[in-house]
Amino acid sequence: MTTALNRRTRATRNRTVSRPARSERKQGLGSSRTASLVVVANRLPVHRVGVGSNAHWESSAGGLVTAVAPVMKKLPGVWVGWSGNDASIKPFIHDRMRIRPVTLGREEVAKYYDGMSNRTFWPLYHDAIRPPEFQREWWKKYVAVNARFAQAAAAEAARGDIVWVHDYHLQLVPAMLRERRPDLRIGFFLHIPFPPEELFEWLPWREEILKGLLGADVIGFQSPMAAQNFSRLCRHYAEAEGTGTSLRYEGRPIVNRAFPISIDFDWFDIRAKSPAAREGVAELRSRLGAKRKILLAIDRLDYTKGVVRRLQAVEELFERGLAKAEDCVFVQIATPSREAVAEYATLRDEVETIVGRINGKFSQPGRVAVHYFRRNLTREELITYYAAADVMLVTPLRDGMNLVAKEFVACRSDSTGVLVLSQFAGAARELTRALTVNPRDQDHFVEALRTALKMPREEARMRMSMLRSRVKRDDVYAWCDDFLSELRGTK
Ligand code: GDG
Repeated sequence: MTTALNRRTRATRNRTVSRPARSERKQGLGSSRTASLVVVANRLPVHRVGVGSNAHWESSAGGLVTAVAPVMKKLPGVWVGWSGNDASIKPFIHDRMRIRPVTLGREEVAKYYDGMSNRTFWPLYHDAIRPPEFQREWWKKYVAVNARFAQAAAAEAARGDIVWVHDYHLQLVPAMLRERRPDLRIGFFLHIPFPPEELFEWLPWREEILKGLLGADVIGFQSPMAAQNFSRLCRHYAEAEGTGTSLRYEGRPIVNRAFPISIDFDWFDIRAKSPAAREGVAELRSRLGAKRKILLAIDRLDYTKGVVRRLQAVEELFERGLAKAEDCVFVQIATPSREAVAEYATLRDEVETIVGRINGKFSQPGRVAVHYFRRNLTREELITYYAAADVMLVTPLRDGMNLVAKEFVACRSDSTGVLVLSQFAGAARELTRALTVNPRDQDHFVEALRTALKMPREEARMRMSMLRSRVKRDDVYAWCDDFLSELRGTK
């Protein structure tokens, strides 16, 4: 086992090595024998844009893709996933990655994806913030689609390869794959929280899910609490034995522990420091009002992200005169998400009503109190916002990790800016120098915003430089090294 100290020493020793180069070495690129990596995830890391002769594949946004795609580009490997529509597409190469599309029909998308994944598992695993629904028809399609992914992964993997299955859409794949291909090393990583017993027990198919996951050799979670929840449930419902971090099931050892995901720190850092980004920041600041403080939030428009509570806190900030539109602006970037699910349409209406209400009360000519963008931005535009903001609000009601918080930190090379972070984001375990809030406690929330706006420059600098060291050290390459060396058994 590599100790935390060893990991730190290694990170320090390699500081002069650019992250991709270090990762390439560690993954064995360039050596005579490199086992391929087969990534299996609901979505491909690409999507189709344009029509006719202009049609082409572009890299997609989103937590999983952002985290895994940079590593995949350095390894020989395959990404198995759904292309996002019902067209049958042959495997192809994109940006040095082999892409193996899985085709889903309309009914499968409605039941496996919109239903079982997004209306059962997503809310159940996020503290049941919305009531999860349990429908047998959805479950049947979930089983069938998981079997299709397992079959595609089995067809792509050569003997001795390693397969890394991702997320709540594919929890049955590890056991289905093991049944077909016992020669493979199988890893599973859950990007979202894993709930405590009293919630997980609601699931009519709880044993099937636990046994599906137990097909893996390594099961990764975002937090130790999630790993412990899983372990307890496996002892109770699947006759597994063991502790919070290692189990025995059907005679096999299984590692189940926390691997907190991260970002490509250097990628953000370099771009945020570039002359183009600096120019973009100056222009944005002058358009928003050069002397105004900028409060910023960036989320997928999802009820777990706490957008409504956050707007209510901002509204109170203006209401109580703690901020005025002439010297303060709140920018909410909300990326459209899962619009086929009714709860998301309702959320959008609610958010737009509150934004309208705040602007109606507090905006002044030429000084809008809340700028709300419900659209996808380019990563360059995101970096401009991260680098321009004075205060970043990352205040989900529950979140596996939250990469936005880490991206903000990586974009602050001059160590300015204050991060206000929910205690219910996985990131709060690492980013302890942020201002932590309970987003349901409005008094506390408003107070934290006030503190953030008034924080002395020196204190902000000290906090931000500590946050930056942490994210720089524990970046996405360290995450990947950690998971893959555990999976290869080389730890
Ligand atoms: C899940 C878990 C976990 C956002 N808007 C745009 C855009 N983004 C990018 C951000 C960031 C990613 O999407 C969002 O990542 P999060 O971590 O915040 O959230 P989820 O999508 O819910 O991801 C989460 C994550 O998986 C990884 O394990 O952290 O807890 O829920 O990278 O920058 N990117 C672009 N345009 C946008 O408008 N290009």
